[in-house]
Amino acid sequence: MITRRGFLAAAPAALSAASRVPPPTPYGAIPADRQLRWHALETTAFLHFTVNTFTNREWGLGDEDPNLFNPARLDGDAIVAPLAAAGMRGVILTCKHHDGFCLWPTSTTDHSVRATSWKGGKGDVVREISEAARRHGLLFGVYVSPWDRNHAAYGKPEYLQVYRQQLTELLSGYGPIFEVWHDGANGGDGYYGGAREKRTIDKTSYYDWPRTWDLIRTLQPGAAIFSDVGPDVRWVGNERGIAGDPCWAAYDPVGANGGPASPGDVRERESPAGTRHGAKWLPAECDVSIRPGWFWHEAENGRVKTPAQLIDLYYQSVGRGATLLLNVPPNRDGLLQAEDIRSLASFGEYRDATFAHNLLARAKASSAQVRGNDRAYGPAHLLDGREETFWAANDDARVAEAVFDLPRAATFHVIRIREAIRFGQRIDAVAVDRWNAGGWEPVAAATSIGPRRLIRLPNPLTAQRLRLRVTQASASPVLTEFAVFRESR
Ligand code: FUL
Repeated sequence: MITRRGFLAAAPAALSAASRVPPPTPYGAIPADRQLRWHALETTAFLHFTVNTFTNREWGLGDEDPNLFNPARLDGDAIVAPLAAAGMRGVILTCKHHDGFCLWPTSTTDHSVRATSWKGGKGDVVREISEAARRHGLLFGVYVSPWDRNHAAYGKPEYLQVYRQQLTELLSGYGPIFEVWHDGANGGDGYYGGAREKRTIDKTSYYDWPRTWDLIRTLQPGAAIFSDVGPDVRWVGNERGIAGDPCWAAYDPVGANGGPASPGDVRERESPAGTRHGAKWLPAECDVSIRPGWFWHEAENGRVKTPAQLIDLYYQSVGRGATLLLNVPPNRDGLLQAEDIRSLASFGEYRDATFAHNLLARAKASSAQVRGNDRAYGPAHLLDGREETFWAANDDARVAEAVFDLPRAATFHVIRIREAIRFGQRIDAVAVDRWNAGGWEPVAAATSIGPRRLIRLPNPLTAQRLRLRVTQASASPVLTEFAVFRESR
């Protein structure tokens, strides 16, 4: 028999179902379920690894001898474990970069691991990394370069069958895929099966992207598709790992010359901020390398980003509602470099220590603006650590405030605010105040919130009473979290 208490604990959705007042109507563009799952990842890792690792290049020409690829000590667990410890929730591998070398034994070309003496031609890097990812609780994703400087058919219609077959192999042979990554670099000089020439393609039409995306949807309906223009996740417009401020989750991309946008052809200056009232939910992903290059180069072992730099990037990407895709390239042994592992470890320790406890969790929350005066929409839900509950105001509200009283003063450096994005991105601006010497004192302000906004204060702040104010909104505010944290420094 289920007691009432046990029932409520086991079925959180019952709380809102029990409410007399219907939930708010979603505003504007809203995320699909696969995008909601993707948002929750916050940080994921990129692995750039191929013949370039052995030739010391960033872009291979496509004429490389496959035998150059010989990661004698390759160990998926040793690669994935430090990523997991740093808080990465997924890992995307360059299964094929522009040089065309395939890290799995594909049927589409001889230019693959099968043609190497590594593991006697029986190795499969995609298998090793995807399986290790699952063992360590990370999701697995694939980068498959559309531009292929090795393939004889590149630039001709036949090549599209090759590209789609490669995707088919990767999306049907390696378990669930959380993200499919299409970069925008397209066409130019290459080996092209020995032709050694320049091949230019029409970026807007050659790839017939809608058909490829349909194929991905059929094979992996849960995967988020990334490119300059989505359809699920957009490139943030730079490779420095920095989102715009504001960074709106909606985006209606326009081509570089004002025409329709496509991967490799987008007005990238508009990508960091997105489109405030855009028709498509197309959130930003910030890809950046832990080193100057995307691939491992011995000469860059001393130029690995420091923990402090990684922490700054976290606030400038995840903190603005984007996700961070941090590249940590394996070296020639097939392992992560010790310098990279050290930086990752401190970054992970900082995150674990800083975000372990919302110091407001035991505060008393109050607000005069509660939807239909129904406790199911009360401000206490901002503090309960649950995503499915939220504070909502009445439909006509465009500003709103909630006050938080703590039993004792707390000292913190970071504020985290989240909208309940399944109702759309409704808020245009917020402010936070603390009660000080008998009056409210403004301490922070921000524009876009969306899935998450982190405000890192220049100095620690002590307060017993705080106020969150929505100062501007396009629809009645619906927020799921207000939290403050003490930074571990
Ligand atoms: C770009 C590529 O040209 C770079 O080599 C790298 O893979 C980066 C993530 O995407 O389009």
